[in-house]
Amino acid sequence: MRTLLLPVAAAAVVFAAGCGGAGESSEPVATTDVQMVKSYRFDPKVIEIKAGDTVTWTNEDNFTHTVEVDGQQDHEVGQGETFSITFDTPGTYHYVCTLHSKDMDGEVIVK
Ligand SMILES: [Cu+2]
Repeated sequence: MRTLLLPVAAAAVVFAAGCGGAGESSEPVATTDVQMVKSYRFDPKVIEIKAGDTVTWTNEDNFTHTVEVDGQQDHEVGQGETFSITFDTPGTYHYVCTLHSKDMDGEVIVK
């Protein structure tokens, strides 16, 4: 009896975790504008663009943040400032704010 119940319980836990995390964070959003909103978030977290598009990050938070695409240079973005990168090559580009890398990261999917 006990061995039969275990898989059911495990499945329930996975299902609950999936529900709890369901927000706007995982689905790619078709936009070239990313806000650094209060507090410590890139919104939307995952965006999808076309090759050649320019992505603009706008810092609307009360703190300085940065944008560092993996393998590229870090760029500081102060309060009220914007920063842009043009993505010419298709691929998936992960980026972080190096000042708050545990909380702030995102992805640009270039089609
Ligand atoms: Cu930051």
